[in-house]
Amino acid sequence: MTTTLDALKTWVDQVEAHTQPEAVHWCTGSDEEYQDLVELMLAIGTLRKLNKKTHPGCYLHLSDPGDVARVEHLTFVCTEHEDDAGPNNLWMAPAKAHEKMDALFSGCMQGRVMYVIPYCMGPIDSPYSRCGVEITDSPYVVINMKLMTRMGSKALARIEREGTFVRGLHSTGELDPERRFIVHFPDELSIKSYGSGYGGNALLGKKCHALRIASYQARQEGWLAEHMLIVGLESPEGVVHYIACAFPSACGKTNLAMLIPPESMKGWKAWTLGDDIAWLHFDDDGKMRAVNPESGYFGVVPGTNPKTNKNAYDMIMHDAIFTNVATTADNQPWWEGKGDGSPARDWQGRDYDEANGPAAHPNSRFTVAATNNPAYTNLADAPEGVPISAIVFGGRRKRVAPLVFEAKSWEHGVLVGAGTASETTAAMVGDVGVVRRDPMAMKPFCGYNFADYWAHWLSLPSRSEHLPRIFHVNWFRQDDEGNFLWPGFGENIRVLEWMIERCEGRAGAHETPIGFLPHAADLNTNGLDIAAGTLDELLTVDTQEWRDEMKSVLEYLETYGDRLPGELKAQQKIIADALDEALARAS
Ligand code: GTP
Ligand code: SPV
Ligand code: MN
Repeated sequence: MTTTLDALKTWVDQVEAHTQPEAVHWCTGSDEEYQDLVELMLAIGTLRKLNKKTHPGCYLHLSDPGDVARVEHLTFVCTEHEDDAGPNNLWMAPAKAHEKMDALFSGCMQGRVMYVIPYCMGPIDSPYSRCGVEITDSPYVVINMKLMTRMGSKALARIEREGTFVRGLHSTGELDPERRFIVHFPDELSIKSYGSGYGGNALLGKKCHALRIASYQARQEGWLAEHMLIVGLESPEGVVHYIACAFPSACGKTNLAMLIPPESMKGWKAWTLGDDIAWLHFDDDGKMRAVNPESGYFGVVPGTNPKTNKNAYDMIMHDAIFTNVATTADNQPWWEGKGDGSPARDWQGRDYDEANGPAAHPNSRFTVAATNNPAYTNLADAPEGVPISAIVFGGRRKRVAPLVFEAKSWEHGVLVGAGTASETTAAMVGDVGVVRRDPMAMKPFCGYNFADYWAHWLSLPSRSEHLPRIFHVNWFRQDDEGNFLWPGFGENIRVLEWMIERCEGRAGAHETPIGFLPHAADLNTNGLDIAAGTLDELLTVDTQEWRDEMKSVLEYLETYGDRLPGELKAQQKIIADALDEALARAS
């Protein structure tokens, strides 16, 4: 196979000449191709079959122990001017970056097969979708891309029709962290990634294309590419509201996207559109509409059990790839928080020994096609996407941030998103549990200067008269003993129900300096086992604590210098002044 598109053919030929693979394979995306690659990986030992009876079609991949997460310190955005990448990104001059990467890629595929993967991010027939081609020497990448994206012949046909595509070049290289770089050239619509086989570093359609490159394009074209789940909530009356939520990595997107309403909320249903990325466009009426560029999930395994996320637990019982989990004596996958069984071998294939730490890596992942999810919406392939009623920002905060609040305006909502902070997780290499600003959950993924990104968000009222309402949530508040105050998971729907009622103009709330909060009585707590005092605590804002928070937000925003939109500082001042007044009144 090859292509009728000269630009693609020329690029593939150039890469072949440069990397010198043994053979070139154009991926069709067929099930047979997937199975052939699985057999190949089983034969060379990079994939192992899991228990066929309990987990049919499931495989385990144990990665290099030094290659288990995204590497933000090795990820670069290469714009002509450093300022365009912003303080939020590492920058390298494009010419220098090409030189560095080309040296790494030179001859790197000798003895390997080079796979050419045409893919389409978004419904294959949607005007909102964008295509790319990933060239890789990793069969693991190919089978993951098959589950995660619309890849193969149909995507190639669209690329040949349109003539444009994002170029992603990837090699696992030697998996040497000293020779590992993930580099983006937004002006050229191209990506070069070397030295890692891990998800976000290697499945280039995901974070590299659908967020870093797409966010850059989205600003030029007037839309948004966001690190957001998309979930549809159907009320007992049959009305569906779609909500898009931006939470940082490993902070609850997959879980909320697949939530199962508790028994006591009879008649409510939840439909998943996406669990990680949303592309938000405006239709002719100015309504914000979302498509999910992906068609599969690359989700955090630990903590997944029938109580926290039954849909996910069920969908990974068959036809799933597990990366870096442990196994039981009878070869079932095992992880911390699974709720049954016990580990015999750990994520490095060793006999399990408590002394070596967790049996499954904290960032172990599952890959499955979205069609495995019992709650997958039948609108996933709708070219026009779904209308968005509310946008939600959130983070993982032991203290400070209340369970939920609503922004007072779009502009205030942009400040809320820009000021969001969260404790770091195992999804990236580095310390875990350190609070950092993660604006709109896009700190690792925005392909350009955050100051320009906020200006883009602030410009949206000129495109639409009915933008969604903006909220902020925190499922992770803890007591002094380190217990979560809020039960979370399926119970989170109670907070979403309040949001929906706010959108419909029905729910009560009281105005505070930081935004609108529900009274405990405004939340549906029917059948919820929570002490009244706990709920009050969750809905309390400590004025002094939040005043300190706003000071720290201002300090953060000021690191963006002259490029920072004045409106954001004005919004910060409104909140800070209101808090000062409240403090003065109290003293
Ligand atoms: P990425 O795939 O890295 O973008 O992560 P994500 O945002 O999809 O996070 P995910 O839903 O996989 O959750 C990460 C971890 O948070 C898991 O261990 C979950 O069990 C836990 N978690 C998710 N939702 C909740 C919640 O409502 N409450 C509590 N306490 N934990 C949660
Ligand atoms: C994340 O880290 O936000 C993920 C996993 O969703 S990765 O694909 O590695 O980006
Ligand atoms: Mn993510």
